Amino acid sequence: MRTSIKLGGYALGLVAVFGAALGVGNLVGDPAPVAGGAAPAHPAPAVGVPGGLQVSQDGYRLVPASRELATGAPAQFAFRVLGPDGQPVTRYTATHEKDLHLIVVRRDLSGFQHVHPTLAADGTWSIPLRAGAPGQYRVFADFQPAGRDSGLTLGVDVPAAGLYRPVAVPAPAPVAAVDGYQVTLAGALVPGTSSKLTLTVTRAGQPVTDLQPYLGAYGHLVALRDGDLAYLHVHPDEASTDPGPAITFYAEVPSTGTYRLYLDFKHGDTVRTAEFTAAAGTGAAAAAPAATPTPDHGHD
Ligand SMILES: [Cu+2]
Repeated sequence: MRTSIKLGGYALGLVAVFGAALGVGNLVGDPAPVAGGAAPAHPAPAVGVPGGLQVSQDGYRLVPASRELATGAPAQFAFRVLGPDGQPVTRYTATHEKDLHLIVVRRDLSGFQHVHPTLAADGTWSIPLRAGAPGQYRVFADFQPAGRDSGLTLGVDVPAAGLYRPVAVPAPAPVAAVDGYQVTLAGALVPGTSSKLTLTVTRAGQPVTDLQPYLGAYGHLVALRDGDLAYLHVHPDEASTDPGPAITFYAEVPSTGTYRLYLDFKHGDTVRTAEFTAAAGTGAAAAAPAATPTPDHGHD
């Protein structure tokens, strides 16, 4: 008897707190959590909603003119960005030396491409593109319209016709090989913080110390979340000016989970991409390899 009375009182208390929170929220017209001792009804995310998950945001819309990607010879891929007035955006503020960065990746995180299309006077962007294999692709446009003080990343699904054979995301590993180069990833992705990542480039066991500038830095890093391809903000460390072997970035991951990192770096006049899988978690859990499945969770 005593227990049920206690429970009843507790439930009433909860209703009162929740009601108060709703009341304040309605008054100020703001869904932000209510300050105070009580647990907020809607905790704010530590980081804002990631980019790339929407085809339209803040009135801007990504509109492909091409219905699919070619898998044979490269074919022109064209699109426009429509502004809040419904008209194609024709003026941009360059970020990382370009008015627009186009990222193309298959939904299984394979087949990554980072290219820079050409803008026509009517606001149509185009570039010859070829998908490496059939499947559903995500196309991201990363840009900043002129007169807007922040960038946007819009994403749209575009298919490449044919038999789709998905590949598994590789297991987390700190070393990636590309074209005779080895790139080592150091640093842990910690959700809700700006995580420092250092990528070190070597070739034949020797540190590469003459990296060439690419997009205003000695490397360009894109990170995508496994599961929904959320596109993350990654900033090069402005203070690190050495042309290798280490390149430093700050990545903001919005959640625990698995991420695929794509580092573009330029050496010998060629841009190459080193790819990593990294797990974001807390402390040692992030660095540890994937846990062996527990054989038995019990049937009790
Ligand atoms: Cu770019």
